[in-house]
Amino acid sequence: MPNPSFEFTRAITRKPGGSIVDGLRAEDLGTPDLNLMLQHHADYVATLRETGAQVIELPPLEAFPDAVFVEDTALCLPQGVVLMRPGAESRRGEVAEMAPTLRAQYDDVLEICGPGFIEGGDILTTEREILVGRSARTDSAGIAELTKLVARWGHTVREVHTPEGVLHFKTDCSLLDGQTILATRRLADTGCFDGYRVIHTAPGEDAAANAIRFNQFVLMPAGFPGTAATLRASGYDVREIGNSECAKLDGGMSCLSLRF
Ligand code: CIR
Repeated sequence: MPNPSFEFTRAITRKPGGSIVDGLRAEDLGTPDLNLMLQHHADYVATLRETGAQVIELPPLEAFPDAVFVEDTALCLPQGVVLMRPGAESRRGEVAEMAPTLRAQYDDVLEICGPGFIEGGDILTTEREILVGRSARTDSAGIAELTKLVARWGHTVREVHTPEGVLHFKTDCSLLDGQTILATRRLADTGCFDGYRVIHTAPGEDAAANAIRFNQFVLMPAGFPGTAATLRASGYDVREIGNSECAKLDGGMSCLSLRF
């Protein structure tokens, strides 16, 4: 039986467009270079495809500067998909743009109608539960609505906290396999992963936490040698992907795809 939390046959990505220079960011770390981002994005897509998965690549959406970060628009589960309601107003319209592609892939499509908000980056699906971090983008009402929707598919939601000043819950953690989570110390120290095996990012490498396990590979941002070495020593097949341009917009590996 495939493990639905990290074994996937399909992914959806969206190419970045010129408007990426207007993407949201917590602090100004310089203007993202579109050409370099396109190269990194192509490496990312090629690595997903190398696992044998089908990758549906959508064209840029110039009206939505953050549309490359497709993860925030939906929660993909084996039984169906839930369309999100992003807390960032400038990103809310991305959901309607993504919906037709998801409807073509899934029979069962549910949606968060509000008044709450929730973004996919705050959701970590493990073998046993769905963890959702309350953040500046995801509130309790959004989490409560998700909880009701996915109960019909037998999923349990646990509300946790995204650390203050951190964009999304998964900015600080990723699932490595059925029982193992990669996390920053600041997040793991909250106790939210008690009962799981936790591998910490290396000191000074918090930004390595936004990785993804996708079939046989762990994709992680390049430039974090301590964390990459720890993961390799633990037996993971690590692929390092350039992320310098997405990082200027607080984006990492998970944000760039929907996986199912
Ligand atoms: C934003 O602030 O919404 C984008 N600049 C970055 C979104 C990253 N998405 C994610 O972590 N899932």
